[in-house]
Amino acid sequence: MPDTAVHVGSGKVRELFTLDDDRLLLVASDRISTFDVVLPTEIPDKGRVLTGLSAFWFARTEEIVPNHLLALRSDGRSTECRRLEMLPIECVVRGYLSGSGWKDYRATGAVCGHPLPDGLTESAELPTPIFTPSTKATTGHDQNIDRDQALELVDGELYDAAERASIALYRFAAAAARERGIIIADTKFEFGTDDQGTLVLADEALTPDSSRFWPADEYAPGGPQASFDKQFARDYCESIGWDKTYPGPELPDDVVAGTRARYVEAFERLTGIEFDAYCAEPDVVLR
Ligand code: PZK
Repeated sequence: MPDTAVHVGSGKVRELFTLDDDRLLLVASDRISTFDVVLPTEIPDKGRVLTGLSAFWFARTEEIVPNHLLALRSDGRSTECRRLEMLPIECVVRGYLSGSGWKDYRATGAVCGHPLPDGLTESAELPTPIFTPSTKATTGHDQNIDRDQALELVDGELYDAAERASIALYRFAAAAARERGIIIADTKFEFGTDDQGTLVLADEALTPDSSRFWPADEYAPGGPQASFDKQFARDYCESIGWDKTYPGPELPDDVVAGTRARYVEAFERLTGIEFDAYCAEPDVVLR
């Protein structure tokens, strides 16, 4: 079988290749970014953790919305997927008030056109999860938009379908994660359409790179929360007085080991599958 992958794009920590007219290969590297800068030190197996987690969620949410996953490769970090027409918006769902949602709320009392109750504190749980789409910035930060702005970019029926699917996916995953001690504070989905015009979930989903994962036992609203996966790396970067501009610092071995352990712990808690079993046979997450 011919299998020449042509590189078609790079994300900060991932690569995208074309396999043929209908299929792409998404490869997750072990690179890590913090404070929006990719660090020079890799976290061994991070790409496998993210790929396995994403595939785990894809397998468990296909009844909510179809997804692009065709096959997991034996390296555990590469996903063969259906090539879609991508929607030009990021579909963000927030269950807690953090990041740009907290900033917007403090400035305006609303987030992406959702008016919120007065008196919420940073990291507070919202009364109900909200859909807060953003534009895909080519450089710099994505910009939050309201429904009317989104409707200039996406057909109304498709937008409504993406909103409904996003909220349902978040509710399903957040409830499952919460039972395993992880709060999914917010998450970003990317959707496309197939040649029938059907909405299809794409990219990676419900991973620590596309979501804010917080350890539930440390949750304390009223300020920022520790990140389940990146906190060691962030704390180290802060401790050495790095100014958060390129280039980032090399991470020492103990910070690398601690960060890797947190990624593996997130994988094992959320999937209930040993990470070594995943590495031996990635398809275990699909069953
Ligand atoms: C697609 N990206 C973002 C991800 C990168 C860039 N199923 C799909 N069909 C068509 N296009 C895409 C997908 C997916 N997923 C995703 N850009 C296009 C991206 C990873 C690395 F360089």
